[in-house]
Amino acid sequence: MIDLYTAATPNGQKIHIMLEECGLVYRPHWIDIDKGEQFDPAFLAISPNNKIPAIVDQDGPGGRPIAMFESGAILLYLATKTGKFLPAEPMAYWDTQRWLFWQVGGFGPMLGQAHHFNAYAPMRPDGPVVLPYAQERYTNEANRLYGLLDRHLADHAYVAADQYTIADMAIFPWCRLHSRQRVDLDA
Ligand SMILES: N[C@@H](CCC(=O)N[C@@H](CS)C(=O)NCC(=O)O)C(=O)O
Repeated sequence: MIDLYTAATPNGQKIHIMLEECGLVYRPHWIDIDKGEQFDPAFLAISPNNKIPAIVDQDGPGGRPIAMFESGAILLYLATKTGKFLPAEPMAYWDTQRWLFWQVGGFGPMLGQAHHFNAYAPMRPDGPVVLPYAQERYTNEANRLYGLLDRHLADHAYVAADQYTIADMAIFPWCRLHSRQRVDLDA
């Protein structure tokens, strides 16, 4: 049994997709990050960086429980556990790794900032003075990253390794929020 600590965000959805695709039995625990439940000491014991997603696999290495945090690490853990969605052939393996790291190191964090400054920050009553600068910076970077992905997918059916992998699962949920990141897919 796998316990999944999650919320309805792209980082949470990545792990739901992988667990469903692998047919693994899991128990979701919803963490309300708007209410600050990520700072609960019991959750911090599992995810010390106070962020979802996290899992506890009760049947980890050697049959012992293991706690995992960071969505990229969780995807790699589940792929290694099941032997699914991370091809073993070296060229395909490294192609998957580089696109997975592109997502967790760039696409996710930059789109997260674009989303924050375009969708959340304008709602603040105190009106942050740096807002136009931040919006321009992260909207431009979000659009640059989507452009790269678009050109790559023009001649690839999947992001990596010519097959459905954990890299697709990591990238897809972020693209669903394109309008709130101020990315026009038609462009
Ligand atoms: N690098 C982390 C990012 C996770 C992340 O940003 N989680 C957000 C929700 S999408 C969160 O839990 N935020 C709560 C907080 O920062 O207090 C990962 O890929 O797992």
